[in-house]
Amino acid sequence: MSVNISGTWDMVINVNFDAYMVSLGIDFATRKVAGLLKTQKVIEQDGQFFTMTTVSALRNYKSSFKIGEEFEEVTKGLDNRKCQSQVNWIGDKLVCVQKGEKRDRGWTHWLEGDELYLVLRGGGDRGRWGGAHQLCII
Ligand code: YOG
Repeated sequence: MSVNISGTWDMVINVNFDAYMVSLGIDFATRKVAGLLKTQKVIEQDGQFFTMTTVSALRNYKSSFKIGEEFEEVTKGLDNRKCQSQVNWIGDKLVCVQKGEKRDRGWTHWLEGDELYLVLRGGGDRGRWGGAHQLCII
C-alpha cells in the first residue's frame, strides 16, 4: 500500500532554491523574482495516476503521469527542456527521474508527519522542498 500525498500544500521553507535554478541555467532576474515566491503544490493522486500543479504568482507548472510509465516532459515556463521522465515509489518515497540534457535530474517527494517534502535535483545539484516547506540542499 503506497502513501497518499494528495492535497494542497503551502510552502513554508525554501533552502538553496537559487542554486537549483543556477544549475538549470535560469537567468539572474528570473531567479530573483522566483526566489521570492511562496508556491503551492496541488497534488491529485488516484491510484497510479497523478497530477501535480505547482502554483505561484509568476506562473504555474502542471504535470500528469502514471507510476512506472515513461512520459515526455517539457518543463514549459521553467527551463523549457525536454525530458523522458518516469516516477516510481521507492519505499514510501515518490521518486522521479528526468532523463535529458541534465545529468542526475529529478525529484523526490515524501511525507514526514503532516509535512510534505520535495528534493529537486538538477545537473548534479540537489534541491529539497517541503509541503509547506521548500527546502533546497545542493
Ligand atoms: O514539480 O518539478 O513536485 O511537477 C521548480 C522551478 C518559477 C519560474 C518548480 C516558477 C524551477 C522561473 C518545480 C515556479 C525553476 C524559474 C513555480 C516543478 C525554473 C524556473 C512554477 C516540479 C514536480 C514535483 C511536479
